[in-house]
Amino acid sequence: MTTQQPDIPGTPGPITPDLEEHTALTHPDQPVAVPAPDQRGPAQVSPTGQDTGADPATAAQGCPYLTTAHGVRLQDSDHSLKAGRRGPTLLQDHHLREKLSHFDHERIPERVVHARGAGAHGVFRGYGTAAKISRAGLFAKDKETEVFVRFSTVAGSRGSMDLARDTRGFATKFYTDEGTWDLVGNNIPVFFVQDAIKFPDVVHSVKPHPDREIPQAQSAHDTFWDFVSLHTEAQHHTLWNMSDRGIPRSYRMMEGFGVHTYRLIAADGSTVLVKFHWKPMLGVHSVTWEEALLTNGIDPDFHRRDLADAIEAGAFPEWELGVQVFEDNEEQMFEGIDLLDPTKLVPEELAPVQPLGRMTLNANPSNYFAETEQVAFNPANLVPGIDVTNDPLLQGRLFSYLDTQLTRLGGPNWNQLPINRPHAPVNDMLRDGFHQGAVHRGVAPYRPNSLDGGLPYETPADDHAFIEHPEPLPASVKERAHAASFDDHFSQARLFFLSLSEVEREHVAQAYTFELGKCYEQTIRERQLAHLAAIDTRLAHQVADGLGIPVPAPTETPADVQPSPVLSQIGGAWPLDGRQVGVVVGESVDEKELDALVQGIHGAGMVPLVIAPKGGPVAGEIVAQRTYLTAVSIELDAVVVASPAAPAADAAPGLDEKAGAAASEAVDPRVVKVLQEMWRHSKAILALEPAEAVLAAAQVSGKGVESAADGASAVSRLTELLPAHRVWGRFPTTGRLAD
Ligand code: HDD
Repeated sequence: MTTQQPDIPGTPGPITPDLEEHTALTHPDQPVAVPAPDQRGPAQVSPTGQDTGADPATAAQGCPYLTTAHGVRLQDSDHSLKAGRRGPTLLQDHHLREKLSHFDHERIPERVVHARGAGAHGVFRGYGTAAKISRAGLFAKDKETEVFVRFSTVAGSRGSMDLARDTRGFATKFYTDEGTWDLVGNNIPVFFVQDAIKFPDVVHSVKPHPDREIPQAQSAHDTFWDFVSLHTEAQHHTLWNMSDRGIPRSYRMMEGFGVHTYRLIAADGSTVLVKFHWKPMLGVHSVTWEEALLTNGIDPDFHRRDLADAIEAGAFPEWELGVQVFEDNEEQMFEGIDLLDPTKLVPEELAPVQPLGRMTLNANPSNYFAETEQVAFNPANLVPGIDVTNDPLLQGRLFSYLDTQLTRLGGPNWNQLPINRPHAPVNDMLRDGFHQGAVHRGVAPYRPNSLDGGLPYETPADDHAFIEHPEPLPASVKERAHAASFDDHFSQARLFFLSLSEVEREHVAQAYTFELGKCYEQTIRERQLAHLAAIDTRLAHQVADGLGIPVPAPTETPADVQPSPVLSQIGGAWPLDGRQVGVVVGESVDEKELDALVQGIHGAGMVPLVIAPKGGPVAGEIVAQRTYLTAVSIELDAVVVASPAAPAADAAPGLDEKAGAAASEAVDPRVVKVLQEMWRHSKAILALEPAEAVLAAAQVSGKGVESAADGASAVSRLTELLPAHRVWGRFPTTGRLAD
């Protein structure tokens, strides 16, 4: 059999007379499916000098033939060149050497922190509300700016699991008309340390122990708690990690924070100080610790999958970007809070978040390596109208990100990688270096010059030039020290703890008990307990009880602080969009009722997942999306047990009850497991009345475990229960952490 060669316009056709014959030998049974050139965009395919196009995708895959890296068409890529069929391989086989050598270098160093991540493309649309405080063009009303976002964990390596207890990175690249702005934030509004010089220390402590390289992606070990207990400034951030914020339900349900105070500059040169906030439209939501543990085993890619699936399904995640605004005065304090101290937040009750625009993530990356891995953020990427402050943590970051990319991305030209390329025109005087992709013209890459006509020009101040704010600096001396206001390390940790609901506080206590319980060194536990006693005496006692050691004297007396209720995740009502509802069916099913139930869940904006004993059709057009074997509780926000088929009309009286009793004895243990896990995780569990015996058989009862007369009333109950995310009242509490 021979293979049809595509007729490529502008090319000479098959290069050697033997091509067809040899291709046929490699694929004896079927013709090779070669995409027609007209399906691959403009023909950049000629080996005889045609331009292959500037588009990076066509530059890499611009013709239907397999070629070497330098564009020579290959006839055989499956056999190395040998001296005879049974002889040794020849060194002269360039294709073999190129293929193996390139493969040998496919990996690049992973990020030293935030190595594991997931990215998405999207768009930011300004509301026009920032006009008075910033001249940045991206905030203009209805102005659309393309963005790329990368979410990440911090501590684990690239292959680690998504649901580690950890801070999450939330880095956004805005490709604005005025240059690229990177807002490189986290899902926690404060940071571990106050000065960038401490960053390598905190990272070394949370990374695996240098001797055995364990544990991976975990903070529950001695070096981390050694560091934290020796750095009282780390207490606030660590408390956030120990709260439910350390184990988010989804990247789509996380807040993001710029953390530092930034400076915005208006067209008239006036300035304000701001803190950036991303507010997810789906609300802030976390998993329970048991769910995190299950997820890390069952689906370590849970967050990545969730983000990609949602975008693919058209359920585009959205956030509102907002700012808390402060006067830019000499003190740079607000209500006694030092705005330059990155371990402090400003309660929203004191300074509300004012929305500036909305971001929608609407496209998944096409290639993980090219986009999510090679994207390089840098807090120093600023645009006119957005400037930095003297926060000593931020100041160090302005150096560190540029520096790290040199090693990670192999030289100084990483800004030319497609994902990092500005969408604004570039004319810099940076030249040469590894992987130079540009062909610079002219002879005078210096300025001023007369040889290249004086190009490129400096920009007049009023024409989108970036101009640092001429901030007056107080008279001072050069020293290694910090301001006295940086010495308060406990009051805001206490503020956060007191702002949580009782259930959330219980989770915090459990997390500390677990993490410190994994430490070997008693001194570390005791030192940390003394700090907990300075945050909240009850918390310290509960953790100490779990560890079986007495509570030491507090590091300092707990401060008198006002809670900030907005910091609690409980109490809000969130949209139902995209919440997943398991629909369990048995061997027999009431088809009409099932259809009504599935349609009703869809109609309310949620996603029904039908769970059946085995794969294949269930009823009408409804097919099983999960089987008893593949169903897992962690992906479900609620579950409904559907009705079995109604008994035949001529059935003997009393059969219903017998069927119910039989059902309760025969419930599949895998269904029982799902129901019991969902019960422990305080999720809504409903059963249509004919199937309510299943609930008893699974031994689940109490708040949020209900039977419903029919599909419509089940959906109606779901719409009442799910806006709160969970049935919070079902979590057991000790009563010791209540107000
Ligand atoms: Fe950082 C990566 C966020 C402090 C040094 N950082 C990195 C990423 C995020 C943050 C989201 C991943 C970006 C991506 O997805 O590629 N980092 C923060 C926040 C901080 C912070 C919110 C404090 C408020 N970071 C911080 C300090 C330093 C660094 C103080 C060093 C002085 N961060 C880095 C880094 C990384 C990084 C080592 C690793 C990979 C990279 O930069 O590109 O340079």
